[in-house]
Amino acid sequence: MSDPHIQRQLALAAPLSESDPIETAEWRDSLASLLAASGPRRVREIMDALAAIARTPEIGWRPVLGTPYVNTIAASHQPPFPGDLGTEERLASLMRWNALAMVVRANKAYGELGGHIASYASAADLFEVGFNHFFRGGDRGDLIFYQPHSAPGVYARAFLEGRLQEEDLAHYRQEITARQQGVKGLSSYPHPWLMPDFWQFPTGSMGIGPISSIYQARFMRYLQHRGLLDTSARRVWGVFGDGEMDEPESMSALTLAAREKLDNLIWVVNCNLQRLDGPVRGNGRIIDELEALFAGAGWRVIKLVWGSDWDGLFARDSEGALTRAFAKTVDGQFQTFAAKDGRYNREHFFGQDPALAALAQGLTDEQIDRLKRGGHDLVKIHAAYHAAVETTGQPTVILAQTKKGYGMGEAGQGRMTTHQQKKLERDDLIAFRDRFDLPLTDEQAASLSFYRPAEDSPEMRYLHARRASLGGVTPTRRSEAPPVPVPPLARYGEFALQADGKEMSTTMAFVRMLTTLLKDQPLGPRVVPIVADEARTFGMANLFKQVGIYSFNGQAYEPEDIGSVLSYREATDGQILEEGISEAGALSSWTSAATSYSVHGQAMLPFYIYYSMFGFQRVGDLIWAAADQRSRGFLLGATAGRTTLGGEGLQHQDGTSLVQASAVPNCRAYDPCFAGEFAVILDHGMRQMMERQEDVFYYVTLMNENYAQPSLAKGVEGDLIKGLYRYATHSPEKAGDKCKVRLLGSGTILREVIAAAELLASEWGVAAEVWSATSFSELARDAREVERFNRLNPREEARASHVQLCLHGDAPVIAATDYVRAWPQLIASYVDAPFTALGTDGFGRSDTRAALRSFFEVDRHHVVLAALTALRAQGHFDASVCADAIARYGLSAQAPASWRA
Ligand SMILES: Cc1ncc(C[n+]2csc(CCOP(=O)(O)OP(=O)(O)O)c2C)c(N)n1
Repeated sequence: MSDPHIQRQLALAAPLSESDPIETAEWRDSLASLLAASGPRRVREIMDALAAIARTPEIGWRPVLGTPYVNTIAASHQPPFPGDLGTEERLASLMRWNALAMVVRANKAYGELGGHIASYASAADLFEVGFNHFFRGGDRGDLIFYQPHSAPGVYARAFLEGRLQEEDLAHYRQEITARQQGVKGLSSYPHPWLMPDFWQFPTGSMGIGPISSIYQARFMRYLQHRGLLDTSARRVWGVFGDGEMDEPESMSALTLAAREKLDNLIWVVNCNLQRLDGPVRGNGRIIDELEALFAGAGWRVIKLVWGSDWDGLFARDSEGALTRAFAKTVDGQFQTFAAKDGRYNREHFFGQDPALAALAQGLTDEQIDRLKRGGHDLVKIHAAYHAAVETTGQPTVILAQTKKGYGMGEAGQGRMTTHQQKKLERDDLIAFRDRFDLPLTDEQAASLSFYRPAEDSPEMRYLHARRASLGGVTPTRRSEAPPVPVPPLARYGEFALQADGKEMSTTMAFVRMLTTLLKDQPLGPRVVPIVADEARTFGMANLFKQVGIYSFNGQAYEPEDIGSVLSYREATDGQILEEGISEAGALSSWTSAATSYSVHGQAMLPFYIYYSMFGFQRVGDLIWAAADQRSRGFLLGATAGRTTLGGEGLQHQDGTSLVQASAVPNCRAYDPCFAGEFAVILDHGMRQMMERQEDVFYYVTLMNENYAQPSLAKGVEGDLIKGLYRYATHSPEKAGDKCKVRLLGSGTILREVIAAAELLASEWGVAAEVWSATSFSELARDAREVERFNRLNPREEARASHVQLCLHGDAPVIAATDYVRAWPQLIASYVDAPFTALGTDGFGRSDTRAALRSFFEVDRHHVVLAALTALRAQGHFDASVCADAIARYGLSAQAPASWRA
């Protein structure tokens, strides 16, 4: 007969309230006997066999995804704790103290700095077990995503490790002042941009960390399967908040992680049951909800709900009173229990029923108060992490129940307002000192002294030894990788430079260049083409066969088009990342490849091509995070502009990406009209990122409109990269150029501008220079810097910006683009001459390109009218000339402005 303990557990798991309790008991007993005789593996086999029958349509059984509100790993299955518990607890207490002192000090000095105590208070033990036993450091170490509001805890650890000094901690959230004083400023959240040798991954915006961690884990498999790098020893860990799980990005790639069997990925969800305003699921249980969700998505779920001191209570609970009580308790109530003392918990939790009260009888109020939740128990946490790293074939999530503001006592633990708590009074600080038994005098506690034990103390020796055994400290970030040589432009771009009037779209030109680059050695293998189900749209189907689509398990089917040269080929070593309809996923993949130089010491060159409207507008925050982590690569906004995608209408036509791109400091944004211009930008960008290793990335627009591509004039490359070069000058047959305009155009609208210049010369006797404005944002960046230099260096010789050098004089400037006017207006204040911007402000709509350009008033005729109007203001013409132009071109003053209906 089986062990009575197991018998009882099974009895509790399956209460006998059904129609035939005796029969149920017989089945249950047989299972218990099987368990005793043959062990759990055999029980699982039998259950699988029975489940297969039970799931047939006749029976229609569906397993319940949830399990009782108890730990997944039974106490009897815990591995022995391999560390020195006492030392680790003391270390954890020191981390808590220094983190708290850092935040409270900063806010005492400057109330405006902000900061958080309660999140790390809840996560400290989850972090510490990772640091002492699991998180591998060094160049080939683990990739760790830290819950952002717990950053002070990570700084506190780096302080004990000797990587940060007191002065650094004293400059938490004061990066500017710190630098002026020659110390490190500690950024509010993990920011590689601000702390480039420390943080690897920015997590401050909720949801970005979770999705990024999945795609980083997936990208490691990609590198492995393509034979580029052995990543098999590295894991990705992510510690996230339970509130954060509500973000769509957090959830959107769960099935991908399971489908691709990412057992190199472990998430720890810090379920302190609270978010900023209040409980995450006041009227439910977030752990149960997440359990069902993750299990349904195919993850291994490990619930880490209760600490070791509950083990004895469970063992004595012969009636299952605890499990029953938990099943009735919602998170809002658990939060109240966390906020209240032992006496309250005795009365209101254990007092609910006589069996529970009996369990609590041997406990003092103090002991009840100290009953730990699973996420605060180093031994239980270790058991959960241990099980996670042993898991094969699927990712693991650990749902760790904690208390928000753990240990902050009256001042914060479980309080509704605890998230933003950043000030503690003298008594609270002394109580905290007592609670965690910190070696501080009253005065040291009250004055928020940082505490680092002596280097030869057992704690410090232990801390260093643990990190040494795990490969070194973490987090650390490296900035460089061996450069990758870029082939000469002529080798892949000659056809575009010398296009000689051939018709093609810039998208076609890009695909042709990419196809050649993929064959280059050594650059080709580093290229990562990424699409979100639009490869055919952009004419990239040829690449399916040429380089294959990455698939972790190859191709298990015969593709319908197997005989075709464009056959849909999936392969384990496939090079294209085909992300399906997930721009967030594709962008996360792009970021993984774009940060590979830093994360893996192996530079990769990603090209993510997408409908431009679904880029900055759709996943702008992911792009911002990519910028923060110093990504290097190309984003290609295809079918760009409000009018090039004629028929698609309002939701597809992009008139704003370039403006958004211009606000990202390390993004180089270009809107080339011609294939040759694109080729020069590509060459420049690749050299800057792959050879010179500068932390910039490129956003370049591509168009699907076929037109005659001119050869690129010699010598314009430098100006083209600066954002403006003179393309042509059209002079009237007779008369001098007293009446002159400068026309600037970018993207497809440059062609309208060229046509307008011809009209101005031939029909209105106006000389017109045509300038190709490849990048208004680059021009503005340069002009801003020059303006600032001149302002701050009054005794130096004044400098001139590229805009000023190109556009000096007072001939009017007309700038027309396929984007909102704000894009060309970026340079307006740096131009001395009258400046008119034409653009596509308003909602897009469907029609032919010509109709749209007329509607938005960016076509050649409107450019001519704008030029004549500017000249009229200078006294070159009178009103009748403008009226003539309006009549000649059939322009309507009555047409509704495009931003109205
Ligand atoms: C995208 C985004 N939205 C909102 C915030 C503001 N915010 C910061 S923390 C937080 C609550 C976090 O709750 P949870 O994830 O449960 O973590 P906890 O701090 O409770 O451990 C909110 C709303 C943010 N940082 N990012």
